[in-house]
Order: sequence, then C-alpha cells, then structure tokens
Amino acid sequence: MASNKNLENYNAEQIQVLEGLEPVRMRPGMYIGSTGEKGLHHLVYEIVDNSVDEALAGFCKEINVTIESDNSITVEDDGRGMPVDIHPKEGIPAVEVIHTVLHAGGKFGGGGYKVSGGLHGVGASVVNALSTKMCVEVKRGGKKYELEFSRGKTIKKMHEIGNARKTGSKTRFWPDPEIFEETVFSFKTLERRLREMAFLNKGIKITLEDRRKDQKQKEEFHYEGGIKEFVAFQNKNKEPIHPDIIYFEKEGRSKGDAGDMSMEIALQYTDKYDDTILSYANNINTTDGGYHLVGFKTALTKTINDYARKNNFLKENDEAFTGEDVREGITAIVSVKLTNPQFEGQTKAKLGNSEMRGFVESTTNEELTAFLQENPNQAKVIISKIVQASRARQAARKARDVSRKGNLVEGLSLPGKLADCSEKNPELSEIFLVEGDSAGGSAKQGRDRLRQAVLPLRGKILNVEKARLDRILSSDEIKNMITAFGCGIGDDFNIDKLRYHKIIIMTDADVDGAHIRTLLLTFFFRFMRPLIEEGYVYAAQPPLFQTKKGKEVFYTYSDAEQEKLMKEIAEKPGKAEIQRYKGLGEMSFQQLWETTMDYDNRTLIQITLDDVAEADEIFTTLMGDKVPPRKQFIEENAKFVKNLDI
Ligand code: 0RA
Repeated sequence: MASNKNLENYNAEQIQVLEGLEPVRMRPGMYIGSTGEKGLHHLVYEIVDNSVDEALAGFCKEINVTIESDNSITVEDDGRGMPVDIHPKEGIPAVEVIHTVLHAGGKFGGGGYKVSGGLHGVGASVVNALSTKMCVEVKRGGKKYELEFSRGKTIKKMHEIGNARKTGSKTRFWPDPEIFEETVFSFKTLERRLREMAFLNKGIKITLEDRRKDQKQKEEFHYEGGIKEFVAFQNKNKEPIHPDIIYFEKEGRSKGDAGDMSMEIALQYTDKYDDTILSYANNINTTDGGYHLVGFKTALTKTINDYARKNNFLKENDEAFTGEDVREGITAIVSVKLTNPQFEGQTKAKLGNSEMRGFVESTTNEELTAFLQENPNQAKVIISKIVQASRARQAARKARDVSRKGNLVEGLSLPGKLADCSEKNPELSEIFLVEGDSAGGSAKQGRDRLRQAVLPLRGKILNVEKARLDRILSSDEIKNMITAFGCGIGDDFNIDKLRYHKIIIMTDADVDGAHIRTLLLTFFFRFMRPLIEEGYVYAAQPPLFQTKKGKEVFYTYSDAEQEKLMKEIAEKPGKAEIQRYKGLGEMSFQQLWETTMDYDNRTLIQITLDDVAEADEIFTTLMGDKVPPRKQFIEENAKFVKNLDI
C-alpha cells in the first residue's frame, strides 16, 4: 500500500474498547475457529499477523518465530514497538489494553492500519485469553518494557527493565491445555503458513526456529520476488511450458470512502491438465473465491480469446475458448489487499467486495495483453496448449453425448460388477471400492446386503493426472464408478444424485494398496471434488495381524498395536499364533466383515481436504511426470492417507 500518512500519529486514543475477555474462554471456537490443531496454530498466526501489519505499514523488516523447548511460542519483530502511552479511557498503557480488551487495536477503529490480516482478526487479546502465560516485551523510545499476563489477566503491570537502542516487540505465550485438545505445535504447519505469508508480502523476512529436543531446525522465508516466487514454488515439480512467470501489480482507490486497494497477480502455464489458482485477500486464502477471482478469470478468458482471434490462432468459424480451456495447466496467484474486506459465505472464505471485480479485470486485461504482444514466442506456446485443450474438450463432449444417449437406451443400467445394496436412501447407504476380484468376492459375501454395496476394482485404475477427460471416460473402472455413484463428473457433477454417502476405499495395507488409494483420491479430487469436500470419502482400515491364543482371536492394525497386544496377552495360557495379512484376499469373508466392514468394530479414516495447495502439491508429486520426487514421496509416505490427512 502506498501512503501511510496517519500512521505516524497513531496513538492510544484510536484504540476502540469493546469488551472483556471472559467470552473468549467461554466459547473459544467463536474466536479461533476450533480448539483442535487448527485453532492452536491460529494463535501463532494472530500474533504474527500483527507483526506483518507493522511490516506492511513500512516499519518492520524481520519477524522471528520460535517454537521454544517447552512448546511455547515466541514472536519477535523489529517494528516500532507496541505503543506504551496511557490509554485515556482505560488509564493503563496501550500495550496492556491491546492484550486485555477484546477487539482492541487499530484494525477495528479505522484510520489506523490499512490492511488487516488474520481470518478472525481478533488479535493478541484472544491469544492472551487462551494462554496460561503470556510475556510481552517492548523496545521503544530508548527504553525496554515488560509485562506479563495469565489467562487474559494482567499479572505484572508494565514496567521498565532497562534501556534499548533499537525498537521492536516480543511476545511469548504458552497455550492453555484446559482449552486446547493438543498443545504441541507442528513445525510443518507453521512453516507452510509462514512461507505463504512471506510469499504474499515480498521483502519481509520471516524465520522459524524449532528449539525442541531432537527437533532442532531453522528455516528462513524471504522472497524479494513475492508471489512470482510463489508460482515458481508451486511449479517446482511441474514442467512450465514457457520461461517467464507473468507478473503485474497495481494500486487503486475504490469509490467513496471505501479506502485503498491493491492487487498483484503472477501466473505461468505448465504441461499439466488441471489448474492451480490460489486467491488471497489481505493474506487470507479465499478458498471460495469471490470478486477478485471472478475479475481475473473473466479477463483471462477475454484476453486470450481476443489475442488468438487477432493473431489467427482461432479462425473465423472456430469456437471460442472456454474458461476451462484457458485455465488448463495454469498456476496463478491472485492476491489483493483492501481496507474493508468483506468475507462472505459459511467459511468466510469468499471475498464479497464487488469493486474488486472491475479493478482486477481491467488491470489483467491491460497487463496480460501487453505481455502477449511483447512476448510473441511465449504467447504462441501458451495459445497452442489452449488450442489442444479446446479440441480435447470438444471431443470429450461428443463422447459424453454418445454415452448419455447410451444411458437413456439402457435406462442407466448399473455396472455388472456392482453388488448393490437394497437400501435406497443415500444417507444410509455405503459403497466399498475393493482392490481385486478375490477380495471383492469376500466383501460381497461378508457385507450387510441391506446397506452395503461392493464394487471390485481390477488392478490400477487409470492415472488421471496424465490423461484428459476423453481418455479417462473410456476407462471401464472409471465408468463403473461413475454409474455406480450416479452423480456424474466434472461440470455435470451433481452431488444430490449421489447414491451413497459413504464411499469407502478398501485396499491392501501395502505400498500397492496405498498407490491405488492415491489414484482413486486423485480421480475424486480432480473430477468429483465435492465428494471429498463433503466428507463422503473414507479409507477402510483392514487389520495387519491376526493373533490366536487359546480360544481367543485378536486383530491389530499396526506394528505398535501388535506389540502392545503381545505384552497384554503374555500371561494368558497357550502359545500365540500370529498371522500377518499380506492382503485382503487372505481373509475369509467372515473375517473381512468382522474386522473391516462391521459398523461396530471397524475404523474408517475420513478423507479431508484441508489445504488445496498442499493437496495439489502432493498429488502432483505423486502423479506427475517427474519420477524421482514421486518415488521418494511414496517411499516416505507409504501410509500417506493416514499420516497426511488428505
Ligand atoms: C505503533 C502504533 C500501533 C501499533 C504499533 C506501533 C505496533 C503494533 C505491533 C504488534 C506487533 N508488533 C507491533 N509493532 C508495532 C497502532 C496501534 C494498534 O494498531 O494496535
């Protein structure tokens, strides 16, 4: 953002005071989303966001985040230092107000920071309320001050502890185990978000250090190229088809007193068939899009069509490129910043400021047209790719029309290999996708015919990452799944028609099984994404061992569990007979029912899609053309569904 005129004389009077902190401890979920792992890490982001705001205001260069050896977090910045003057209404130092009064801070008063970050934007007071202890240190005006809190209450009033040459703020907090289900921080989770923050705010240096025993490590995130480097990072396991990452930025003012706005876009085409477009508003990932994304997509389609017509890539009678055509293989980051962001929708992940649409659209039109004109060679490569995409789409449409007609004649007949359940209510029905015909046979025999359907899948289904829709639709395994589910595919996908609300992938507990499961998930991710988003997809967990001792039979699902069992039954009479299952096929139908399908005994792992960017990276690593990263990844994550929670 450009000018920061009123920041210098920002003082304690501008801090609006709303309410005390009891409500935060009463209903933490309202303020930080959840009290699980996500909410826990959110605490760190809230504190870091304040330092990032200071950096965006132009006063801070470096932010250091440390996971201390006792699992507390320290965030230190080299900004101006939080204000220490006495707040006129509260009669206490502003820094204390910031930490003890809900919604205190310039963000809510207006006239202070222009860009506020943080999904919830609740700030330091909420983190304080949810911490057993919080220590704050401020260096400002040649002095160093300190204050301390516990569960939102001031324990040690602000006092001087010495002189300071520089300025800055340092916050250390200990999350409250009475509030959080888990208080152990994940380096990986913090790393991912801090790296993203550094990409989105070029020039800021963010470091992350882990000081815990046996986990000592340190990373630094500092990108002068900002989102341009973000695109390069997203494409690190893909093949870009042209050398330059296209980049442009613009600042503007919205009508009336709605404030300033700015936008930044970076993009590059790869040889892939899917697209990765990440959009952000004030550093928040708008996973449900919004007006900034609409503006970008509209301009992309228009600009490319205009250029292709004008330069004869599209002849007079050729059909125009669709939005999908022009997005095939693209990696793009759309990042906007604005004074009064409106986040809409259930998850508050959709930008509702309509003024962003025109701003992003006209800027993209101008800048992208200029790039294509100035770089005819790269333009040619990009347009050729889009021409192919358009042809493939037209071919696929023909194929689909044919298959739809076929369906009408046959009356939507279900695949022969499907053993359907008799229940017709999807909410009560489930379908098992079973690896191999022999395990499929056992599952058909062992199942609850009323509510459980079984569809055996032979061998490895088509690797969808590498194939276009027309080829994918010709695979029998895929066709069987599509007809069994009943909900269509791609643009025709309609979740209301889904015939089962549990889709359970049942594969062997080995690397091949993990691979098949990944292929299925890739297919769902690309063409039936709502299945994953709605939480309808599960992985069954078949046992690894059967142990017989005396008359008793035990099943265990991991090496650790087996070890524990052996200790527990050591005293029992008889000799333990252990069988390690190599595959589902080794189990009788009764055993398969008891251990893996029976509603009362089984463990299902729900497949979730927490982070589209991460999932995309994993899928690309696993499925893409570059073999070494894939091989390494599979070796490291043979049981990745369980570990990575995709
Ligand atoms: C001066 C004025 C204001 C904020 C800061 C300095 C400041 C706040 C933070 C938080 C973390 N690091 C910081 N460095 C500087 C405005 C008052 C407000 O918005 O709370």
